Amino acid sequence: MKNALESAGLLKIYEKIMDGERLTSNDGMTLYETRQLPLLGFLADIVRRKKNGDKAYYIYNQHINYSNVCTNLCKFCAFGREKGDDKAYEMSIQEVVEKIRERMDEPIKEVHIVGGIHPDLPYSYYIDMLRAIKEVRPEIHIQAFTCVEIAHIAKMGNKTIEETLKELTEAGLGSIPGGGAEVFSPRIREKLCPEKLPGTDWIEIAKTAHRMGIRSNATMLYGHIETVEERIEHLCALRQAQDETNGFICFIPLAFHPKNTALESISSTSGVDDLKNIAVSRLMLDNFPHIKAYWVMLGPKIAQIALSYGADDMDGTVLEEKITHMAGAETSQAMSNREIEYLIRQAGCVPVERDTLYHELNIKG
Ligand code: V47
Repeated sequence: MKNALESAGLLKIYEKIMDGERLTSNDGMTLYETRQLPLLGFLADIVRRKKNGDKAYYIYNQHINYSNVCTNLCKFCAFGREKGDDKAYEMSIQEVVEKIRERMDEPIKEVHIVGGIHPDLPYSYYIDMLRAIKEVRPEIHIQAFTCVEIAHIAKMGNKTIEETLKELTEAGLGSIPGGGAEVFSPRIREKLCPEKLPGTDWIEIAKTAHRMGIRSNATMLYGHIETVEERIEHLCALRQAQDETNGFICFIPLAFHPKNTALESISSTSGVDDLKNIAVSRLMLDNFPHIKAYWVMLGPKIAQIALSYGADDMDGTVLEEKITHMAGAETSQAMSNREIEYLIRQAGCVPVERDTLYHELNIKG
């Protein structure tokens, strides 16, 4: 194996990994540039096993996208609509609650809620939504509102980020999902999402939440016009923030789906690039406990293989996802626990049902 690593120019990185030494941006570039995909998987699997053994996690969860009305209209997004568009929608609090009620007989552990940047839903809408969900299903963990939405909700309420997070938490917010990070590079944001919260602000909001004891996830949207350098910068910025607060739970590389977006001429991501992003993030984000292979975007087969390339989590049942499906995802709308467990077992891992904060609920050894 050492010979193979040596001839691929990966031996020094292997030695660093074995010594627990942090990888540099240059190492990250070398990893992205290698053509030896299996060796990259071998390296990422060492770290994955050190952190999570042979466990692979999943959660029984439900997604609710409360509105697609959005003032940002990012070029990579097929979900957002201008107010007044005939495909625009917004759910009333009663409709959100109805979505929860519809699945009261299922052992759902988490509801994942995100929506567009709506120009006029009031501050109280977000607070009331959380309260209403908790009233009908108090035991459920609500993972809601990306850092981009938190900034917007605060603005609508004329409040600071701290006040907003405090009031959202009192109303039932459990943790913050990782969306809206995209690629932090100002060049990318200027070109693809000039209206969106800058990357530096996204990180500040995540860190503020962490300091208040609220955990969050992080993502990176790859496979559009970003360079490999910009991916590495994004990962290093997250690693730096995690050194400061240790509040991130999980990192999710998101594979760009071009259909129905302004970037439709760009090809979909390749299997090789999908696995590289999983592996490089596992290796660069040495302080993140978990790397998620989001099957909705990767497809179940690549997500399963990703479990040998550094990922230790497959997300979950993901009932009723809209953002990727509007952009042409051909995956189904949900997977059962049994299907997920089958994929995990076939990958040689032990399926572990978890809650949002990775407490182990059921080890299916
Ligand atoms: O912020 C938008 C991305 C994100 C497209 O925290 C697209 O556990 C691909 O963040 N192709 C929302 N991606 C989804 C998200 C997420 C998903 C699953 C789990 C978690 C978590 C977070 O989806 C957006 C944006 O980055 N996105 N359009 C597209 N066409």
